[in-house]
Amino acid sequence: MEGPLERKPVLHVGGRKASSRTWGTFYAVLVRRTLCVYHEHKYSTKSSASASPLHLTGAVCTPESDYTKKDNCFRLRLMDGSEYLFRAPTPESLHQWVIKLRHN
Ligand code: I3P
Repeated sequence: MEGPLERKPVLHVGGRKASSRTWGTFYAVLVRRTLCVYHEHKYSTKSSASASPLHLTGAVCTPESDYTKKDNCFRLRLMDGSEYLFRAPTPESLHQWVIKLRHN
């Protein structure tokens, strides 16, 4: 699965509060147990290289109910203690992302 997602870092590796918690717009590609998050629309050039890929083994993905500033958000907690909020463009894609990320 792939598609545009907004992302906000919440916690860094080890559970430290992320130093920059700004929302950014990305293009995400899920391949098996890895979510690659690209700065540009596609992954066709080296200039669109991903920030470090997110490894999903043991990750917990939940639709977000506490965060009310944006709609269609889900929270992703990784085994390494890092945590992100993601925002999908539609309720349908939110649903699809959560299902896919939970089955990884
Ligand atoms: C953050 C930025 C985010 C905001 C976050 C700020 O500042 O304004 O939009 O999150 O609030 O820290 P910076 O760009 O300097 O990192 P929200 O949009 O969710 O409010 P936070 O500290 O409550 O996470």
